[in-house]
Amino acid sequence: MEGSGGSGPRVLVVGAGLAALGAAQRLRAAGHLHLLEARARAGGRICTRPFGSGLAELGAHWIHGPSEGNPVFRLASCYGLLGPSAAEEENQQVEAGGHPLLPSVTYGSSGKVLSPELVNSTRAIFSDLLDSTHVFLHADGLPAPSVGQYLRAEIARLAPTWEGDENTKQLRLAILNACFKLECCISGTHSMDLVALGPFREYTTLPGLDCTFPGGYSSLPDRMLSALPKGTVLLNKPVRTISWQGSFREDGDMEKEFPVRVECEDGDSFLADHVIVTVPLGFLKERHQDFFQPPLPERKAEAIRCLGFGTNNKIFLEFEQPFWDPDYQLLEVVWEDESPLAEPSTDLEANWFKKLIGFVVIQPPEQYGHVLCGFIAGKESEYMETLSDAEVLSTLTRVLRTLTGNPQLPAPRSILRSRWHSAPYTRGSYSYVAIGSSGEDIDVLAQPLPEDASDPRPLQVLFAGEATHRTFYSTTHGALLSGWREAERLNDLYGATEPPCPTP
Ligand code: 6YU
Repeated sequence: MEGSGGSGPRVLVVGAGLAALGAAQRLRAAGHLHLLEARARAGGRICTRPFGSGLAELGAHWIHGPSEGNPVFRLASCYGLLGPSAAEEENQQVEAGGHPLLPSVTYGSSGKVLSPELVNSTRAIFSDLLDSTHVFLHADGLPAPSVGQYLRAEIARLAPTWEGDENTKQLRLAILNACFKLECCISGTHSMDLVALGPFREYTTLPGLDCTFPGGYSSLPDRMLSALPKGTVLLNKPVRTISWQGSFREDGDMEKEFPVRVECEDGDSFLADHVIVTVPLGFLKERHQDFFQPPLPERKAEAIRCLGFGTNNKIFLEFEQPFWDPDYQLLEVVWEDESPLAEPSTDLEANWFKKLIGFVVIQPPEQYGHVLCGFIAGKESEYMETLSDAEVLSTLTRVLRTLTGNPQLPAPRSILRSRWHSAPYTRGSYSYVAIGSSGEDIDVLAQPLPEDASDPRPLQVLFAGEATHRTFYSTTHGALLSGWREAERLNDLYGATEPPCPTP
């Protein structure tokens, strides 16, 4: 593969996130290859920033399921980017259900730490209910259209059987409500009522104890970028339109005709035989109508409209001194008067902060300082993006004082947060299978154009990105695999079959 000048086909990739870099890494067929990235940096939703005395991940945080079946784990291990514990055989075998397992403490809104027994037994109820959604995969009749409606109906059925007094039962409901908010962060959605029940368990988890990158998640895309020939990635090159099914010629060369022309916001345009589109589903939802000419086939446009793409943001707070016990790595929050059986508040201004699930303690403090990372999903998260740093910091100081029962708790000394919904080239955090859509829509989104396989100019527009991976959507490994998939599609077309090197 060459940056430019080879004799093979011309390939453009829109974006320089993990899907795009993965495609570039594996494209052996391309004679000319360029990645056009809108931002001033590569990595997309992988975004490490300096914060406190260390680093903060504004986007992807963990390798979910770091084990041999996870290509991000294999690639990162091969590049030597992971800490020693990630390589331990025993960690790779842990069945954590694709999420980090962290020792936790739960603060109630009355300013007290909640009983771990009550919290754990309630979490077990939620987890069993979530597990029971497996039976609906590919099932004909569903008890409810969404995961949220199903879970709430089950909770309403079970609640009368719970032991304990009315206060304990209310507290259990409040803890369950906190479980719903965590699930919203995991699915990247405003409400579990928006997540389709039937296909929910098509998302597949891998074994392994979730791990982080000691040098920052961005060390992975940085490393992949540095392996590409200089000049392959063009930064600050937002693409405005992709014309396909055309007959475009370069000035002064009447011989060669290209089916694809990509125009950038700055007026530059590029002709190509193939373009791999890796822009996020959030961008496609907003822009697909004028982004493609001719417009996308109706089936694909419908898949873009139906699939879900929501917001999950992070708020990093740095403290002079920790107020938490060093044994805990997760500080959870429960608003004691809430219940999944009651209507949630729609007053974002008054209540946005109640959607925050709590904080992950960033470890180790010697490297990062005393830093907490809060997670918040949905419309409340999007509202938070409209506030200033000072407003968020003062609200969270007030919240932490309430939760700890300490009105003197010192305010954090600094704050850093993500704003993925306002980001014009993302418009949210990651995809989910929404009510009214299914895994088939993911496959439709991934289908290259033109749809007619007998078209003499095949594979003009290809689609990669996390939202195009049917079982690993919403993850970095889904993104990487989707990029590799589309590169192999082109390699196959041109018979470029030699084994990939040096990637694992
Ligand atoms: C993971 C994790 N993680 C937290 C948060 C976020 C995400 N993910 P990119 O967007 O990277 O690249 C596209 C590029 O295109 C980009 O650079 C744009 O600038 C560019 N572009 C757009 N328009 C353009 C134009 N017009 N012209 C030119 N360029 C243009 N994943 O594995 N572990 O811990 C997290 C997390 C806050 C925002 C995450 C995590 C998701 C990944 O970050 C994401 O999937 C990939 O980076 C996307 O790569 P890409 O190349 O596709 O797009 C049951 C069930 C539930 C299902 N969900 C469970 C999994 C939970 C996911 N985990 C989330 C948790 C965290 C904390």
